[in-house]
Amino acid sequence: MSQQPDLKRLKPYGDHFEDGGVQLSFTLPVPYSDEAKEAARLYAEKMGLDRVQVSSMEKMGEKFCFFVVYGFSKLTIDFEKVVVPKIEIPKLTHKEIEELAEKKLGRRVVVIGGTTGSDAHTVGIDAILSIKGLAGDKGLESYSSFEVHNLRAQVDNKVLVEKATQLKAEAILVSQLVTQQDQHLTNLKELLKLLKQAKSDALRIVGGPRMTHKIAKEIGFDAGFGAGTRPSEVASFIVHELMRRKHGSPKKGHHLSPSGEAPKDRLEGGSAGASSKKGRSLFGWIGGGRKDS
Ligand code: B12
Repeated sequence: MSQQPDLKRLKPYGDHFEDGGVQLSFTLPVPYSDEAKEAARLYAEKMGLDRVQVSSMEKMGEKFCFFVVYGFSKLTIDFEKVVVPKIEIPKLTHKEIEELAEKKLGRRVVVIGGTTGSDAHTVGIDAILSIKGLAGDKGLESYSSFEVHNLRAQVDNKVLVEKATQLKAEAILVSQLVTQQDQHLTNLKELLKLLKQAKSDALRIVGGPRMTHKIAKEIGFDAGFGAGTRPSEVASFIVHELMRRKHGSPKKGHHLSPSGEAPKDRLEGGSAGASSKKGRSLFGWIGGGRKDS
């Protein structure tokens, strides 16, 4: 019979079920030597690991050493108490988004985006905005419901806010890939400050491989999208959020619970899940379930 994990006291699976076995890697700024290896082992022990083995030590230039260590942790986590904020809206098809935007918003939505601060990584924001999109999921430029302005790389926050104000943008999309020393957080907070000064009520959306919806909400953004985000997920979010602002939330019961396991037909902060007809028809805004106010 297969073993069942104790979800109240969840532990990693290393060599055996619930033995707490973990592997981690790190670099020490000392030359390759026996002392460096022992220092790595002791350091992992200090982190609380038992029976530590240094399974790999590699020279990184003359002054650094890279380690992979293996050990066993006594720590447990209560899996039932783990809560991850998710974007709770149905994933719609290209056609459905267009239909919804036309019927319920009745206007083209001006969207502006780019990578800001010193960040020069444009592939991610281009995948979301440009017509080519990602993996067959076309970008926002392919929708007649959106007027897209892609400012591309290293956009100054001030310029972004000025342009957004001038164009009356309803959604601002920022990409951040460089997260070293939390420079993305500093940059994003500065952007929010400028948007507040400009009294902008545009949707604030941020994305990048190390971004989550939780982090984005904590900083003050409306949504955060991570690795593997599809443009249609972002388009769905923009249209739904603007509709929510215009018409209020959908009827009670049309949203599933925000806590607990996310249904597969909902967006999960940028990670892809399957769309289902059942989930979509449950939603008040589709199929005439909600009347315009
Ligand atoms: C290509 C690349 C570059 C190219 C960029 C070319 C270009 N025009 O974009 C070049 C060579 C220029 C480059 C330079 C640098 N890079 Co670089 N680069 C990468 C690399 C290999 C791939 C990034 C990429 O294109 N991914 C593909 C796209 C499709 O995926 P994505 O960006 O994650 O986007 C998806 C989602 O995240 C999301 N998304 C992203 N943005 C947004 C925005 C919104 C609004 C939404 C809704 C969603 C969304 O949707 C996208 C589609 O699914 C990454 C490593 C990696 N695997 O991520 C390093 C990486 C990002 N680079 C890194 C670094 C350090 C640098 C340099 C500082 C290196 C140096 N010392 O010079 C410079 C920085 C230059 C600068 N000023 O920014 C580090 C960043 C580390 C960190 N966490 O801070 C990484 C992680 C590499 C590493 N492991 O060290 N880089």
